[in-house]
Amino acid sequence: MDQRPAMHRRFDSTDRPMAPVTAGEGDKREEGGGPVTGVVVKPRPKTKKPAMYKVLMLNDDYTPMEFVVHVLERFFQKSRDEATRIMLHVHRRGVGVCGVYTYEVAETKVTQVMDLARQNQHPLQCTIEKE
Ligand code: TYC
Repeated sequence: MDQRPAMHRRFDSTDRPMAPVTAGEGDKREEGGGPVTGVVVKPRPKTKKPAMYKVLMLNDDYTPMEFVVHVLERFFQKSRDEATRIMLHVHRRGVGVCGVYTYEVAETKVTQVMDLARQNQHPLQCTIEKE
């Protein structure tokens, strides 16, 4: 016979499995009925989706259209057609989304765009906005 104390056994002295109990306060059937058992708790994966951030591009009157298209191809992996579509959207509406990334990636994209714009003496601006 299992010599461990009742609360450490899965079976009572009859060697039959004990009836499962429902989890909850006041339901600990220690009296006569043996140890609490059969309480199944579904493990919850402890993962969280990261916050996502839009990289926005702003229109200005001086940056050449072709430069903006180049930036969208180079840093945002856009095809020429998609880059042209986004550039024209920004040109007409004032602002547009280049892509959506985790914070560090979005920050890096902004830095890359602004650095290349500055090197080429264009006033192109882009910013981050939390989704
Ligand atoms: N408005 C600019 C022009 O007419 C083109 C442009 C488009 C500039 C998008 C910036 O984010 C921009 N040359």
